[in-house]
Amino acid sequence: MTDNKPLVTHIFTADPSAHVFNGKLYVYPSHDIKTDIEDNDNGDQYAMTDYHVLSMEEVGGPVTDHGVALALEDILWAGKQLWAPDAATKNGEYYLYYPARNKEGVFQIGVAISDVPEGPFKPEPTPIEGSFSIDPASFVDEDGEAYLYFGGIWGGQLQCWTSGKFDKDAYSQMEAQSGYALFPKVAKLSKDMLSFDDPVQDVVILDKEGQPLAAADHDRRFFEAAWMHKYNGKYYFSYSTGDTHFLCYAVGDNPLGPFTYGGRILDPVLGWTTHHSVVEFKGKWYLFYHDASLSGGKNHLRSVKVTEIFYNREGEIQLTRP
Ligand code: FUB
Repeated sequence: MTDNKPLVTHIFTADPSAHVFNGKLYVYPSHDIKTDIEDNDNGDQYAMTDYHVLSMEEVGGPVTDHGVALALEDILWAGKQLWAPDAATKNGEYYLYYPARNKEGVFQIGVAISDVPEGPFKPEPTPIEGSFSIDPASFVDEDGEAYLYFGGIWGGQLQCWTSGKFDKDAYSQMEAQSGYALFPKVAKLSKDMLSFDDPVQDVVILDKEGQPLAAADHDRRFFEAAWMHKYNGKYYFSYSTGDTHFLCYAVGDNPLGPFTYGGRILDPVLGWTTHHSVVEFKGKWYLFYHDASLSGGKNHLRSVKVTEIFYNREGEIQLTRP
């Protein structure tokens, strides 16, 4: 069953990363909170300070909020803004990947560990070496190899890393003005899931003619909200186009890409941001997403929702209209 009601209404939740662990559906969302900070392109209004994990036995059934799974005050390196997280399991442990600004205001990605999917998670004392920007999405392939996708432009600071080092003067540029769009990033995770094994690579998204998407192509280029899922042996990389508010996907034969643009998954929702995950549960495919309807349209007070999605015979995801 799917409908357009928020999964929970006692807290605001966003950026849902859904996974099936031990036959149960777990959702790892951001926990939106009220703030007096005015909306700005920096994203200062997204001032989140902890994470809650949600779980359910059935889509459409009761949802359990497992309480605080990780709090900002317990993360030694983080200064503020616990943004979109994701979780993975391997080696009998559960790993929560999350972005935060460090004490100097630069976004990096941390990892925290638990022996149960709902947490609480114990954070590593330092961020993942070589990590930067926001919106980590983990993916453990059938062969056991694990990957972390990440990146977000504008407030997510991806545009500051084109030289491989943080360049604060590049911040106000927001993104490339001509040529190819900035690519999201991917790194292979180490066997213990706590560090990057290989150097960070670009996630290349091509158009149907085999050309990388252009910076000016705001209806299709990557902005933030990376997600990876596998369907019929193909790798589906999906993401938000940010300022044009679409959720799109691109398909490839390899988890490291390249990926060819496939189309839209979700039209714009109420609220500036759009962010999602795609998961198979009990033989059906679901899109978890958020909108700001419960708060009457406040961009930083969002709620997670779920809807069933469908593929056609060619493996194309059919567009959902919220
Ligand atoms: O929740 C804060 C930020 O808003 C996320 O990191 C982005 O993906 C957007 O949803």
